This record gives sequence, C-alpha cells and structure tokens, in this order.
Amino acid sequence: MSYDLLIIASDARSVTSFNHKDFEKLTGKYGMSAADWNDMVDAKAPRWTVDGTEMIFPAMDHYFANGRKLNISEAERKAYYQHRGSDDLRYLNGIFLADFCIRHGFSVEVINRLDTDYNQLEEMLALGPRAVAISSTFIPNRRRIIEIARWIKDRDRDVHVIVGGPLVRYSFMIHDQQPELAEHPMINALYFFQGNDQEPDPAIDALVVDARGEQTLVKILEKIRSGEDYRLLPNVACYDRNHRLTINPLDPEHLGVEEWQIDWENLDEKYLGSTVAMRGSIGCPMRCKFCSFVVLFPGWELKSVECLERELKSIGTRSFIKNICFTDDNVFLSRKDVNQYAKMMAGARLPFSWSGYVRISSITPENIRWFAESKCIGMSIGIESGDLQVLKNMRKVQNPDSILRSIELVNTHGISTASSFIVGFPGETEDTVGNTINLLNSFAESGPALNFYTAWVFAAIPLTPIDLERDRWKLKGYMCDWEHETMNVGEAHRQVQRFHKEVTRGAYIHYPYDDMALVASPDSHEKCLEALKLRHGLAVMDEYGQERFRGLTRSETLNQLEQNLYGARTKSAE
Ligand code: B12
Ligand code: SF4
Repeated sequence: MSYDLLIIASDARSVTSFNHKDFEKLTGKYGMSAADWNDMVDAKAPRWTVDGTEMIFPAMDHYFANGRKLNISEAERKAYYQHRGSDDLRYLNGIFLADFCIRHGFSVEVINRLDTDYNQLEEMLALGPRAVAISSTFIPNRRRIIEIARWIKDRDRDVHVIVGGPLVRYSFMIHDQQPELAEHPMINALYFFQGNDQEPDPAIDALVVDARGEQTLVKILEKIRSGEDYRLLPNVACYDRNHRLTINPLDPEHLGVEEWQIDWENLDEKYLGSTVAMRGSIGCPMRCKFCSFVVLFPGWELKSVECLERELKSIGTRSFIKNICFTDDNVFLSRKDVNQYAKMMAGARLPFSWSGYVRISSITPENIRWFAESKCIGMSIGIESGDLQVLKNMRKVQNPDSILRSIELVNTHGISTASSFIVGFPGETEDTVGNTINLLNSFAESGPALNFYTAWVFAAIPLTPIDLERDRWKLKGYMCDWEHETMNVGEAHRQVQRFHKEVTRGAYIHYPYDDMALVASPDSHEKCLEALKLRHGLAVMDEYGQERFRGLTRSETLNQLEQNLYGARTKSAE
C-alpha cells in the first residue's frame, strides 16, 4: 500500500540540536559556555530530576513509595507522561494540513511528535509515502530539519521531501530583506538560504516560501501524482542542476480565516486526540517590539463569533475530545471581543474544557465569570516584565498593578495561569529584573488555581520592530549573541538564573507534563501549592548548589515534600 503524504508536525528535540560549541566561540566574551546555551535556547529552568527523570507527580509517587528510589523503565517513564494527558495534544499545523490535503483528494498520515515517534516514522515510511512534508512550525532550526530529511532519504531515496512553514518563510524574508546577515553564524545555523546553505542539500527536494503554503503543497502533490516536475511552481525554492539555489516567483496565497474550516466532524479520529489545538484568528494587531510573529503575518483576521461558535460545536460532536487549546495570541485580545466570545462560549455549554493565550488588559470582573462558566482551565499570558519602563520599551501596554489584580481575579475563578517573561530587552538592568521578580513574588496565592512561569532570554531577531531601532538602543548582534546600552546576553542569562533563585512564591517553574494535570487534580489547593513550592526549592538547590531555599535545607525540603504528599510515610533523613 502506498499513500500520498506523510506530515511531520513537530519535534521537541529541535531546539537542543544546535552545535552549541560553535556558539560558545561567539558568546564566550559574555561569559557563556556551551552548556549555558542549551539552557538558554530552550528556556530551560532548573527542574528537580532523579536519575535523569524530571520529577513530575507520578514520578514522585513512585520515588516516595519505593523508599526514595526511582527504578523505572523507559516504558514506565513514557506511561507517566502519557498518563498526564498533555502528551496527547494534537498540533494544529498537522491537523490543518492533513484536513486540507485530504479534502483535495490525497491520502495522508501525520506524525504529531517525532521525538516520541521515531518508530512510527520508520513504519510510515515502510508503507511508501510519495512525499513527506516537514513542517517547521515546531522545528525552528535548519540543521535539525536537514538531519530529519537525511534520515528519511537514507531509508527511502525516492520519496519527495518538502519543507514549509514559518521557519522557511522567515528564512526567505531575511534572505530577501537583510542579505548582509547571510554569514552571521547564528543566522546561518538557524535559517535556510543563508551562507552555508548555498551548498545544496540533496535530502530536501523543495522548500515552500509562502507564509501559508497549503495550496502550493497541494499543487506539488498533484504534480508528483502525475509524474510532472514541481520545481518550477511559484512559491517553491530548490536547487537547480548546477547546484544553485533558485527561488521561483512568489504568488502569495490568501485563504481567509473563515474560508477554510477544518472538517472536525468527519476528520478521522487518528488525526485527533483528547486535546486538540484550534484557532480563532490569524495574525495580531499589536506590535510588541520583540515579536517575530507579526513579521510573518502582518495582518489580522478574526473569526466572527458565529463562525467560532459553529466550529466549537462541531468539535463538540467528537466525544473523545476533552480539551482544546487556542493557538492564537489574540482571540481574547480587546475587551469588546472578549466579552462577546466568552459570553458565547459560556452560553454554548461546550462538552470540553479549554485554555488559550489571553491578554491581561482584556480580563474584567464581568467577563471572567463567562470564562469560568465556559470551562476555561488555563490562560497563557505574555507578561514579559514587571517593570513599567521595560514594558513601555517593549510597547506592551500593561502595568504591574493591573497584572496583579488580573492574576488574582483569574485564580479566584479557578483558572490557572502560565506566564512568560523576557529578560534582557533594551532598557533592562539588574533593578528592572528585580521589579519583575517582585511582581511574581506578589502574585496572590489564595487559589483555588495555580500559577506557573517561564523566563526567556531576549533574542535579537532580524526584522522585528526592535531590530529596526538598533541605533536608538545601541543594539549590536543577532539572536542570542547581543549587547545593548544596558545589558548583554551573558548578563541576561545570569539574571534568568537569579529569577529562578529569587522567585520563592506566587508562581512556579513550569513542568510541561504536570501543569494541566495539577490544575485538574482532586487534591486540595494547599497541598498542590505546597508541593510546587518544595519541588521548586529542590530544583534550585540541586541546580545552583544552594544550601537552603526558603530557610530549609535539601533534606528538610525532601522530608516536608514527602510529608505533604503522603503524611505518615515520612523518613527522617534522606
Ligand atoms: C501555539 C504555539 C506554541 C505552543 C504549541 C501548543 C499548542 N497549543 O499548539 C507551544 C507553547 C508548545 C509552542 C512551543 C514553541 N514554539 Co510556538 N507557537 C505557537 C503559535 C502561537 C501557533 C502555532 C500554530 O499552531 N499555528 C496554526 C497553524 C495552522 O499555522 P502554522 O503552523 O503557521 O502552519 C501554517 C503554515 O505555516 C503552513 N505550513 C506549516 N507547515 C508546513 C509545511 C509545509 C511543507 C508547507 C507547504 C506549509 C506548512 O501551513 C499551515 C496552514 O497555513 C505560533 C505563532 C502563530 N500564531 O502561528 C508560535 C510559533 C510557531 N512558535 C515558535 C517557537 C519559536 C516555538 C518554540 C521553539 C519556542 C521555544 N524556543 O521553545 C517552541 C517549539 C517547541 C517544539 N519544538 O515543539 C515560532 C516558530 C518560529 C519558527 N518555526 O521559525 C512561532 C511562529 C512564534 C513566533 N515567534 O514567530 N508554541
Ligand atoms: S507578542 Fe503576541 S501580542 Fe505582542 S505582537 Fe506578538 S503576537 Fe501580538
């Protein structure tokens, strides 16, 4: 049996597959090592680990039940993660492209996460796809994509490997608008069409440079089916017989946000899971100065309330879907929109819970009730900084007082938050980071919900609004090799470490597989909160060799954690 297309939707290993030794040469001057690089690119917070396993709650159960030992097999480890449900999130790039191609008459398989499904890739390749589409949405690194493409070609020389999505589009934009960056080592490592990439890579047959690209993909599949050459199609980049890169003329695709509705009711269950991603808009009307997304999609289109309601109800017909994640930064953007959308969702009595990105300024005492009634269990919030001036520099219109009020309001309605912060934006100093740390330490803890955070080192991405204001901030360098008037990347990295050490309450280090499960946990809020605090302390002490956290030694922290989770079973010493 053969089929038309295999789609690879994500690969969590992608961010850590840089050659950090190369980068060490660049950023050594800021006191950064290759290991720092690993942590920085992945926004890797210290996490409590035992024998290499991150101590998410089922692992803790095992550890304490076995006299503080963790003898688990790889299969058990995987089961722990799956048990928590979030492993079953199906990404929207995979769902959308599959639905689009199927409805254009092609047979399609999807690998949702390559990092956990390498065996599946082997099996799917054995079934003989005509083409493999590697989506760069969640593989934002040229080297990793080439690695995957070569792996595929080693097993099937005849399959057509097509790459598309945001990384390819962004690469094209840099190549087109800032060709002088082609030799910069980080730009080169990350993006296509730059210096090193002028050498052809025989593993990739074509790259689609359009911001969307699904229609071009369908045209490529049609050509492959009829045995014709697709390399001259508009929006396609490939290498010619003389090994020269050719980027064909563009023919921008425009499929309005309401023009293509995924056929949620009929799409085969194998493409969906208990959690699916969906979107209510494309683009964003804001212009935060660090943001590269608005470079990719400068416009903004929002689905109407009626359209979104129809879509949500059609998802509701699939009883196995228990949760949805909105992928937009902005369905819940302006207050007026939020009121309409939240009210509609509350009224629709949908059979699943949901989470999404919400802007702090759009949350009000009135609309939060609708959010809660519509079973919103989690909000992702780009807070970015706790310092008013840095927020202004970022063009992020919010202030620390309103952030605190909103977090409390959201929590009291049982909605947990995952907030993200950027450290090192122009204007950042040790003092402004201190203000951000104070903000987090001031988050209300009255519950019943919980708060998590991620802290990123600022990246100076070409073409973003801040990149276009370099002189004003004396900004030099690109990506994670930068310095400006008030900080450099090495200092920003150290400030992120300080962040983890000094945030001692309010919000806790995010463990990807635990957070949503904790949110749904039947345990009391006090118990979950205390466990998060103690685990945060263990992570910080182990990572930074700190002797005490919140006044407790490591051994006292471990005892309290066991006591907190299992009462009488406490051991007196480690
Ligand atoms: C949601 C989201 C997340 C969530 C995902 C969970 C969820 N609920 O789905 C989380 C928080 C986990 C996440 C993580 C990361 N994300 Co993110 N994320 C997004 C976001 C907001 C939506 C992505 C999405 O689903 N879009 C909807 C789909 C349908 O659109 P799409 O992917 O663009 O695909 C369309 C086209 O691009 C095209 N297409 C896609 N693939 C292909 C392939 C071919 C062959 C063709 C022809 C076309 C094509 O077809 C689709 C339909 O038009 C985007 C920004 C945005 N609004 O798009 C950032 C975005 C994708 N993320 C980004 C980044 C950098 C990351 C991280 C690497 C951050 C980090 N350093 O850890 C990680 C990656 C983790 C990993 N390796 O898996 C960048 C990607 C940049 C890039 N690839 O070059 C984006 C674009 C944001 C930005 N700053 O610009 N992310
Ligand atoms: S960070 Fe989010 S809100 Fe700001 S411009 Fe980018 S997508 Fe819009």
